[in-house]
Amino acid sequence: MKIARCDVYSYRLPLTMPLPVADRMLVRRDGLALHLVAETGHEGWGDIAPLPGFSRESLAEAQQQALALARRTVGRAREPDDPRLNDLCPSVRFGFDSAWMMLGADAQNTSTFRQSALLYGDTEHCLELVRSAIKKKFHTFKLKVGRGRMEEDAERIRRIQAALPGEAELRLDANRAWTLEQARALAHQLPEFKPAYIEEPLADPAQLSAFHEETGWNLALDETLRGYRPEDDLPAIKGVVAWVIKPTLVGPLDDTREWQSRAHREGLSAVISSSFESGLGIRMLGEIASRDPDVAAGLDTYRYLAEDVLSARLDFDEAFIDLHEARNIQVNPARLNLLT
Ligand code: OSB
Ligand code: MG
Repeated sequence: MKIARCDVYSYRLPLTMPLPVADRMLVRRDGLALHLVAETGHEGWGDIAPLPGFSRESLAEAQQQALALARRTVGRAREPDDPRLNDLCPSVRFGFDSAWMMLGADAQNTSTFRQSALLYGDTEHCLELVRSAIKKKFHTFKLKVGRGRMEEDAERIRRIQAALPGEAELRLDANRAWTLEQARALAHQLPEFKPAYIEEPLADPAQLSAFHEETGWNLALDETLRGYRPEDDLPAIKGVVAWVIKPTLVGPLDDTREWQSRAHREGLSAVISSSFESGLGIRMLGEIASRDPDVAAGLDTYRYLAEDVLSARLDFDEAFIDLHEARNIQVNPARLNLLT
């Protein structure tokens, strides 16, 4: 992460009363604040506050060091082994490391993400969901297919596609419902249509490449990923543009992070997706999705929970979500039974 700005500020804060500190009276607090801003806009602050009578360095020395350090920080990424860092006086080093630590936390977890609207149920219900989701600025939609007759699926896709604004993306998810012949027949019934991707159209994933080559439809892997760890070799499948990552099924958060990083390295979208978790789990999935704020996550199973363990419902009904408010919602003890 390259640093675009590094500024040093001074501050002077009054105390509630004069305090004896070491061999003198402290009558106010003078210090410095270091502000790092990365090219990405992520930022971090550090406090540089040598304490007179305790710190070896004076504020003036700290200020001189901090300004020199700030000048050589701009335009660079952090060089962890830079030996000059060891020459810094403690208060400056503390402030500098603090700002980098905050910057790292800021860059890893942003506070916003976007999501797709999940279209479950019969066509009329789906069309109603589409209309209300468009008003809430949804741009990505995910339609479950493969449960009824093929002709019905084709008709639903046509009608939903027709109800969507031109720039909207329609994802499909068939949960491995079809043979290659059936999936191919569906695609042929929709010659004008291409989904953003279809998750797992085939009962036999070994035929996914053939399906992609015959139809040109982009693919996403969901069930197919389940047997693998993020460092494993995966079967080579043509036309895959996304991985559907379900942290509840993955387990370790580090593994989920590794799947996300690997997807980025391979040029794929990592789509964080829910499995009907309670608000506790959905909120966490939002945090995970916020690492990748431009990929619409699939957390809309929450809509189908009539009650929650949180004391207020998460306000996750819009396409763009800011997590700040959600972070403050407490669990509702009345909804939980303590097990003994
Ligand atoms: O196949 O993606 C799935 C929910 C529970 C179990 C499996 C699936 C789902 C979803 C989640 O479709 C919603 C989404 O991804 O948008
Ligand atoms: Mg799926």
